[in-house]
Amino acid sequence: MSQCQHQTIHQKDYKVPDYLVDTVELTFDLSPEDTRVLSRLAIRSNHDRSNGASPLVLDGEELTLVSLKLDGVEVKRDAYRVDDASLTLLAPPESFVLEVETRIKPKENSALSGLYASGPMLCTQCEAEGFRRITYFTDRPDVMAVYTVTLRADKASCPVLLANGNLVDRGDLPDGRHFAVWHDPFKKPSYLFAVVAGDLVHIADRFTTMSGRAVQLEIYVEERNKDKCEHALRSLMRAMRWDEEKFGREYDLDTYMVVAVDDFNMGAMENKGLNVFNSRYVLASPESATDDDYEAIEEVIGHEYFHNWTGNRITCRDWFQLSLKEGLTIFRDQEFSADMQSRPVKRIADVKSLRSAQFAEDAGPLAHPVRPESYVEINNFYSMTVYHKGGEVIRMLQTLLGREAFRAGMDLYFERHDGQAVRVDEFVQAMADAGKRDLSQFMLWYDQAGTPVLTVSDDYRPESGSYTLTVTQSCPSTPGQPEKKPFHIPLAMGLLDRDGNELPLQLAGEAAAAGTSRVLELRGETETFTFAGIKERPVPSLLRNFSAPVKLQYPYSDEDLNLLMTRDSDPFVRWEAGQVQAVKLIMGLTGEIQAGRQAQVPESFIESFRRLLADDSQDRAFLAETLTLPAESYLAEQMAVIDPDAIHQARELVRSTVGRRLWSELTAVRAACAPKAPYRPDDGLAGCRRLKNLCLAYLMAAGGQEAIDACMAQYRSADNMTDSLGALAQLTSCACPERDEALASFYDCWRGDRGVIDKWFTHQALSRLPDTMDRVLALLEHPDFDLRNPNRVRSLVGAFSQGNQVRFHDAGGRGYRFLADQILRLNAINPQIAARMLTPFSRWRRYDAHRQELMKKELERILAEPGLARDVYELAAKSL
Ligand code: B3K
Ligand code: ZN
Repeated sequence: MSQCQHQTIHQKDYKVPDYLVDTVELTFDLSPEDTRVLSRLAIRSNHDRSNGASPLVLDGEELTLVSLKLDGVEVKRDAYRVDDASLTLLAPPESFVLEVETRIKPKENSALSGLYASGPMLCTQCEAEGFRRITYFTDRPDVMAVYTVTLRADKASCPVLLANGNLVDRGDLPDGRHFAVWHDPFKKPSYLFAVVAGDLVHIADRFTTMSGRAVQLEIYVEERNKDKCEHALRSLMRAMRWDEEKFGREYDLDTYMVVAVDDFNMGAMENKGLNVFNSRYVLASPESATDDDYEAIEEVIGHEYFHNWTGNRITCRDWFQLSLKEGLTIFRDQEFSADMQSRPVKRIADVKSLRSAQFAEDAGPLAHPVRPESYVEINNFYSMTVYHKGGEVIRMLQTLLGREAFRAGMDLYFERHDGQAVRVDEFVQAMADAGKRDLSQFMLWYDQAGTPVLTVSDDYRPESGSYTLTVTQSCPSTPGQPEKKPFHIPLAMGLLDRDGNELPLQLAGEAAAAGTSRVLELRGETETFTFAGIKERPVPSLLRNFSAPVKLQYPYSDEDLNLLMTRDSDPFVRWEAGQVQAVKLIMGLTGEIQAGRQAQVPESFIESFRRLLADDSQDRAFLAETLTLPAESYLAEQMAVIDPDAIHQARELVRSTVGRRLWSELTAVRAACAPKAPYRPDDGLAGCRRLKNLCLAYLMAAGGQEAIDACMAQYRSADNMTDSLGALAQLTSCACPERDEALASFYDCWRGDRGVIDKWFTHQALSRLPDTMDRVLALLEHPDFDLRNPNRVRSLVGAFSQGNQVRFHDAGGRGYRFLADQILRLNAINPQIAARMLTPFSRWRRYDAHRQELMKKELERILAEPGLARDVYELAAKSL
């Protein structure tokens, strides 16, 4: 297909469907080589037919049409057309039953969209547009139907047959085959359809909902993984209870099934009653999963469960509204995790990932609004912006309305729109009505791309005791949006006196102070807020809890930052004050290094680390966050022209100086955090382990055999993956014989466990050693490397190009050539994964002329490839 045939779809062109489908009856004769699909659709017209019938266009890709009947009669060849993307009935009647028989080849489906084979099973992925790879259909989310599905397969190789809804019949068939019939009483869009068939086992439990209904919960896996599902099952039960308690939402079917699949394009999929999961978000055991893995499983299990109300019961009218379900559900899963773990630490982690990945997206050629205006391939818009900035937009609504009104808005949204496919506008309207607020300006968060910058200045008048904050907002141009209107921004803040006391906040004109923390609302380009009764010049504590996804500029002195860091009541501000200092320091050192001058870490910085390490009153996980230096990717964002080598050297200089100068303090904290009992993932000591491993990282940065010995000792004695990986991760960046020894023993111990071997690939790809590129090239040839498995691709190609800034951006350009080569190979196998790998190239303009030239050349090479998939074409073309 020539590339100019890749069409752009625009939001403004939305039209209601000409035909609706009320019921779908599907019969599958399953086999990996050749599956037959019979579809029986009850269709009715949804348009004005006074000028005749509109054609009915059904989407379909990679299908072989076998037969087509309308109301039981074979459709004549001149009454329909078929091409490689659709089947068109030229003039169908007002209402009718259409029967379509097609054949598909699951085993040849390496794109992992539609029906495909993964290990011993067949499974589906339909979001966004995979259903059309199973059968002909109006494959758009505003066509919602009731589905009945019959599955037939060989009983010995395929004992388990699952689909959405409730099992209504099952039995044996001749020739060793069997069948199962599933009925889903809830109307749903085709993207929520799912089928799984294979040789699986399951673990189960029962959940009693708040109204007393019993729900059967089942987690399906391959036999060898049966003892790794407990945590997922418990997480599911916690999520179900949490949604009842926090949002009053109850589960609605009799069964809830989760299936773990090894080959999966993303994290998981919320299909009604039958979630399909990437096995990395289901399987966990203490020996093989880290604390982070446990947390991630709980979060993703929660996320997919919460979709049942925010996504499934109320779905999107069209794909431009994707954030209606994704932003909202991200917000819900973040709140769930915050309630299950430490709220401040969770918030910090979310802000970190938003700022390094979403802010970068917003600042580059692929910037798009939370609700995009157009797309070529919708799968490219399952982005940090739609998901995570979308989540922040929901959080801002909660901040503006207050928790109570926000909850009332959620209730109103469910009440008004249950069973419908709606737009973001309907959601925001429910919030506006419940909160009695005008949110029309707030809608700009959905339609304007780019990260706003808040520039704050202040003025203190001792004679009148008044303190004025002046806040100016601006937003850089983004593709297609040169000018921006001001946003409606909640700015949470407080004021501290020089002793760190929080001051009562009384705005001029107000009768009394309203607490010591409040939300200022910014609407105009410049806003001023004057506080009365302030006895000395205060230090402003701004953007508490990161109340808006913006960049904040205020000329804090080191003294101000120290005060905020030690005294502010808001944990996010305390953490951020430390980060701002660290950014300042590392950027300063970067400049020195670039200028060829001797760079040195100031004593004051070492002293503040020393104080932090001595303070055992703090939560360990929070302390670990405070002691973690900003990531190289975040530091890069702060530079006009990114210099990956100088950033890396500067950051390493700080790390090694801290390691050397605070050796005994780090050793002591590490010892204090040493395990006192055998590991349990829920022992409440994950924060301790994180801090301990961070200390080890600093010791290793200092260098020397003693640190290596400590690492090896921890590696050998660890009874859990967090600690063994904590040691291995450090050894992989150390040019010592112990490195190869540990890597070899780790491989020998874990060969055969896909999830752990992924980690083995990842940590080698993340190594800071100069020979990493060669090692990565060698790993490409490793018998366990497989370009058809998305997790493996992410673990090697993704980790190296997106997580190893200094080695990937090597000025020789080998990293770039390597990535382009892999993208071109992936293009032919799995376009969605190929497109995901393009991200680093989209940032090429941020580098020096030499690197720009090299990256551009690779992008051009990719674009010149004949047969480039839509996914890859769109991102490569927009990046250039
Ligand atoms: N809704 C799915 C994502 C589907 C991605 C399609 N390319 C998982 C989730 O967000 O819950
Ligand atoms: Zn989601």
